[in-house]
Amino acid sequence: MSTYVVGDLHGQLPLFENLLEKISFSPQADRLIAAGDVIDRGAKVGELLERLYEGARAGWFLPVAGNHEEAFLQVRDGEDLPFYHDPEFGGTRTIESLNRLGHTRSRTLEGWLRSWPFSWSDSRHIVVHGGLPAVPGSSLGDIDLCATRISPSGSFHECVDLRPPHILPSWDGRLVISGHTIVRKARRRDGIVMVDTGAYRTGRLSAYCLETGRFHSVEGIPC
Ligand SMILES: [Mn+2]
Repeated sequence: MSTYVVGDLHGQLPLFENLLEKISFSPQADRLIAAGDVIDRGAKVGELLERLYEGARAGWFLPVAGNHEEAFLQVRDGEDLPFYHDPEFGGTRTIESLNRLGHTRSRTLEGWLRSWPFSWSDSRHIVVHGGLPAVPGSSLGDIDLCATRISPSGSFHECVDLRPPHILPSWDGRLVISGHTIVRKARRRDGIVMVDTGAYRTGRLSAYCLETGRFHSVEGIPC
């Protein structure tokens, strides 16, 4: 059995299918975790969500929420987020894509999005979309986990080291895997694995295998 963590998908269903093929993904034997930002920007958001929803029901797909999922749900709840419809943020793509699926399917997927956790972890790994801020009172359910950006200066790593141990006792010794911050090549740096290679604009989608520590990526044309 292999467990893969894939970087920000942003509606890139064709690249996702290529990646599954490249890693010879077995829905019966393997698992795939998305490190957040599955929606927005791409043309196939609705179709991708349907594919992943079926994967979740079948047990092979595990989601982690990103800041784009958070923003979408806030808009759905009536909050005024002008940036959501900015082309760079790409929220309109999600709204249009879900509308095409019809009311019932759209509501089902929205309800599912509301259930996504901010992190996934086992005894050796923690997967979050953004970072793990050392803010007193923060926990693995903290909304900041999906928006904190890893700075090139390495402040994220300092956060890990400086976290209040009584608040996050299970942090120690675990490998952190995150998306959100685009890197040219998926890599492990300072003990942190960064898997977002900006598929929606670079055409490169990457994943990390927890069991082997290997990176896998595909390249194509973003939709
Ligand atoms: Mn993000």
